[in-house]
Amino acid sequence: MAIINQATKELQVKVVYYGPGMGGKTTNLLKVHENIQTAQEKSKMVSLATSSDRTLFFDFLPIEAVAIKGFKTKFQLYTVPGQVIYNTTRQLVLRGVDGIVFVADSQYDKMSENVESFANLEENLKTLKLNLTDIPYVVQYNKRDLPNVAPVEYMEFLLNNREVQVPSFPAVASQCDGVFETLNMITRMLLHKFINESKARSA
Ligand SMILES: Nc1nc2c(ncn2[C@@H]2O[C@H](COP(=O)(O)OP(=O)(O)OP(=O)(O)O)[C@@H](O)[C@H]2O)c(=O)[nH]1
Ligand SMILES: [Mg+2]
Repeated sequence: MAIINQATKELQVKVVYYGPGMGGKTTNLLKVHENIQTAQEKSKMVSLATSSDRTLFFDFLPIEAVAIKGFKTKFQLYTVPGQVIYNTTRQLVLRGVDGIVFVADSQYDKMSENVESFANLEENLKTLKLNLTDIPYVVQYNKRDLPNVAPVEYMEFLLNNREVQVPSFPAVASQCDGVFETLNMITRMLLHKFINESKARSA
């Protein structure tokens, strides 16, 4: 759950970018980092990658949002390593998660990897005694620029066919298309949740 510091009036929220290997999670964070406008000094992005640029542990990018209800909101963006073998690391990165961006790879031949990664997300949340239905999340259909992509409707059927559909966005993360639409939605959902919970507490 989000960390609320009443003394410093700060709200700290953790967002994890999850999805199959090479889907574009790190690219999302890089584009956010490149394009973010902040009054204060630009915060550093921490990237722990192999020499071939595959995420080894995680990427980390802290960003600050506007103050709401007198609270300064800090979003901490993380990515997990998508490669199947790094599951223990994914479980560690998921600890304390508030919101999730599932980055799917739109190429037809990646559909089984997408579905497998989504199932892996649910399993890993279970080990943390969390349930996806309780966590705000959005889905991003990335790499729409490639020729061999599956229709969005088909991907919705595979990855977003629960009782309540979540917001989803087509994207070309490498060109920054859809990156901020995705981020804005998950941050908005998390702020709403925070406001509703604080209302419930004070009622
Ligand atoms: N054509 C195209 N390539 C993209 C897009 N987004 C990312 N890529 C490329 O896909 C490759 C993998 O992207 P990453 O962001 O490293 O993928 P990742 O999900 O972090 O991968 P792991 O760290 O292994 O889990 C890189 O070469 C990116 O430049 C896109 O929208 N279109
Ligand atoms: Mg990565």
